[in-house]
Amino acid sequence: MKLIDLRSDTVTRPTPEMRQAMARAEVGDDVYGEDPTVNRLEERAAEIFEREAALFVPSGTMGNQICVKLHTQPGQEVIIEQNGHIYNYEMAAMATISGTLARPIPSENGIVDWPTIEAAIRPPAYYIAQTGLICLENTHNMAGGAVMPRERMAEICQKAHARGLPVHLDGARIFNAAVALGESVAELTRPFDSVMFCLSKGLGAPVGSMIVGDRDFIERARIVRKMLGGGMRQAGVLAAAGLIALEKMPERLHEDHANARLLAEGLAELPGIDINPENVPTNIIIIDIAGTGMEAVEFTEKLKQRGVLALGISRYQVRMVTHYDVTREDCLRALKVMRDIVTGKS
Ligand code: TLP
Repeated sequence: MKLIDLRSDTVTRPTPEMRQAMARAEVGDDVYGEDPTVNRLEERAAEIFEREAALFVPSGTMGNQICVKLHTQPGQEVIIEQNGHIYNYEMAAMATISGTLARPIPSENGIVDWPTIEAAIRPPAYYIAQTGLICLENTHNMAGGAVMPRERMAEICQKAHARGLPVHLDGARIFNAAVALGESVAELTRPFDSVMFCLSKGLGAPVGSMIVGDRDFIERARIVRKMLGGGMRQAGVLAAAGLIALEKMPERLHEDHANARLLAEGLAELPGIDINPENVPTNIIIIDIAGTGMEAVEFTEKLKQRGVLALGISRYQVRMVTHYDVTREDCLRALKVMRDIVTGKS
């Protein structure tokens, strides 16, 4: 029986087309700037985001942390939504690599507003740590794939810039946001000083993320990437899959969103499970299972025994993510398994 892996969209395997492209990829030493496939991927990413330049990095975490380092000075603060990935799931790298401290702020379902950000900006005094950067996340992972509208991002960037502050976008899933909003990634991300997006999540590439920005920023990012050990050699084998991810996969993300909605609607009908399908705009579903009398560990273990993997993210919360390797039929089967578990049939 096929294992239905809903833990994350990071689990996708390269498609047959990606495998072929990887096998055929032209390569060179990318530390010397000589890998033609990496160069093509970087050019295409810059074109698609309508930016001067782009950089291929091994992971979303490295991409984000390079940007945090470039925008800040040690001893500064970074304003970020309290459940943001850069703050919560990147090994405290903003402290260890950049010497910065997070200034976490609350939000309504992951969508921060300018007044809350403004209130967190530190007053200008030499004896107070200064704010160096604002980070946004779209879609917001731990807010169930919440989508921040373009206008909100533009307002925050414009007001931050007026205060002399740069804004970085953790756009690991910006293509999901673009599909949900019906807008291009270029339009959505134009006002940001830097953007990181992942090829290896919904877009299905096996490895890799990109940073996009202006030429000077990307050249400096290349230096920090090397410093962190992210200078890759014949990385064209990875970039070849990345190019397919970038060109072909965004157009199918709506399927993942429809599958997530289907799952959410089915889950909303199960006793003891709390989820509002209206709050599932993209491919991430976060359910509260407190009403079932089970904790996330027990629930996910029971699911696993029946061939479905989901991720416990707190005592009573479970996350499920739809992606290329999960079909509509898989979602229906996962639903049946969950129905049986919560109604005590198995
Ligand atoms: N997210 C992973 C886990 O780390 C939680 C996942 O399964 O969702 N930004 C965002 C918004 C992310 O969700 C992730 C990965 C990253 C950055 C980091 O990307 P990687 O895993 O490539 O370092």
